[in-house]
Formats: sequence, C-alpha cells, structure tokens
Amino acid sequence: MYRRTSRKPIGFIFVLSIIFIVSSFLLFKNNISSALAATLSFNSTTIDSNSPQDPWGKGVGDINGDGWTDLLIGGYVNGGLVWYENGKGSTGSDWLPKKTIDTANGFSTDIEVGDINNDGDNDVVSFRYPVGLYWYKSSWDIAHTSVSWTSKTIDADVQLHDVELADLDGDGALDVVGRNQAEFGAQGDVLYIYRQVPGPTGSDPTWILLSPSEVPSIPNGEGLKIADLDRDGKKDIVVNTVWLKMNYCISATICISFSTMRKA
Ligand SMILES: [Ca+2]
Ligand SMILES: [Ca+2]
Ligand SMILES: [Ca+2]
Ligand SMILES: [Ca+2]
Repeated sequence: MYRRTSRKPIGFIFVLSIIFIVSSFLLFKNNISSALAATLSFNSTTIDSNSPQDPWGKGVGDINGDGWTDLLIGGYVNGGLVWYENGKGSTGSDWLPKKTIDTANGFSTDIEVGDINNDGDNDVVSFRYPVGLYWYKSSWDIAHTSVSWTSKTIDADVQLHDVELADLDGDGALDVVGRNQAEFGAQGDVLYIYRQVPGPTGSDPTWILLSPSEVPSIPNGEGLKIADLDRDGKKDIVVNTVWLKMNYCISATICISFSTMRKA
C-alpha cells in the first residue's frame, strides 16, 4: 500500500530563518545608524563675531553659580580674558555679551573654573604665553549681579600648555596641576603641581610647588586630566600612557605621594 510520506521543508525553513535574522540585523543596524546620525548632528552658532583675537584660551564653568555653564575665552593677540554668561539662567537668551576678566593679552591654551579660596564663588585659573600662571579672584556685589576680578599670581615664571584643578591632598582646598607641551621646542615631560596653602579667612592662599623628587617623571607630550581612576576617593593624574595614583597622607604633616601606573 502506498503511504504518502509527509516531509517537512526543513531546508526551506532554515533559509527563511537566516533571511529573517539577517534582515532584522540590517534593520536594527540601520535604525541604530539613523538614531546615531540624528543624535550626532550639530548646529554651529556664532556667539561673538568680535571675540578676542586668536582665542587660544578656551574654558567652561559656572561663573555666576546659577547652574548654567558659561564660556570663557582668552585672546592671545588681543581682547583679553572674557566670559560669556549663559543667558538660560537669567534672560532666557543663549548667550549674553562678553564681560572682561583681564584686559591683558597673551592668554594661552587652557582655562579652568573653580572656587580657589572657598568663599562660595567660582574663580578662574589661566596662564599666558610665554610665562605666567594666574588665578582670578571673583568678588560679587550683594545682589550677585555684578562681579569684579583681581589677578593673583601663582607662578610668574612657568610656561604651560594645560592646567587642571583638583583637591589633590584632600585638605578641602583646590590645588593646581600644569604641564607644558612637547612641540615648538618646549618640554612636556614635567608636571608642575602647586599645593594650595589656604590663608586665614579673607586672605589669599599661598602655593607650594612640589619639588621634582616629589613628582614622578612622565613621558614627553601634552594633555592632562585628573580623575579618580581607581575609585579610592583620591584624585589621580592622567597623561599619555601613564597615570599617577595618588597616595596622600592628611595629618599634621600633610603630604602628597604618587605611584606611577603605566598602561598595561
Ligand atoms: Ca552660569
Ligand atoms: Ca572663590
Ligand atoms: Ca588641596
Ligand atoms: Ca584614586
């Protein structure tokens, strides 16, 4: 007796499955690409058509403490050191006209914002070419609508390309780290670490430059970042191919020490 055999088209189902999987993957990939393309679109906006000339110095930070990030520009040729208030915190406009921090020229490649003297208002740290590292003390009026600035010298003789602020020794006061660059005949293999020694209330801090024996040597180059890489609560220093693990001891004799950690 002839008995009809029911054969499942396994091969056909397999091919269909492969087509489905590949199609799904391509659709997913295209959707992701489209989403990324949409996310990564940028609009160029002119903030100031008459900005300081050769704006080597660029920085961001909340100068007026309204929760909105403001911009800072330092002119090398002219225009001085200025800040642009983010108007979202006041008028609702994007950016307010620049306000001058320092009319001097020669501002170089980095600007940082932080409350150096712990009075509750952010200050500014920057440097000029060929030499000079400064912090600018902010003084606000009672209504906190107008600010004046006083230039304070950290090191009049150092030449830098990068600067960062962090409380390296855990005493609650911001310290300053700087580095030059390997190009243009300069050397970027030295870290300049200035530990802040806060003054009595109302007076300015002093700065202690750590000696070469207290700071590990680093490779030549440029660029600088500070972050707590190993999450031990102590800020570490990152440069090319190396990070310096902070081991501070906070006691009657405050100290800073580093372990050099090279890239694996
Ligand atoms: Ca602001
Ligand atoms: Ca301050
Ligand atoms: Ca400190
Ligand atoms: Ca750490």
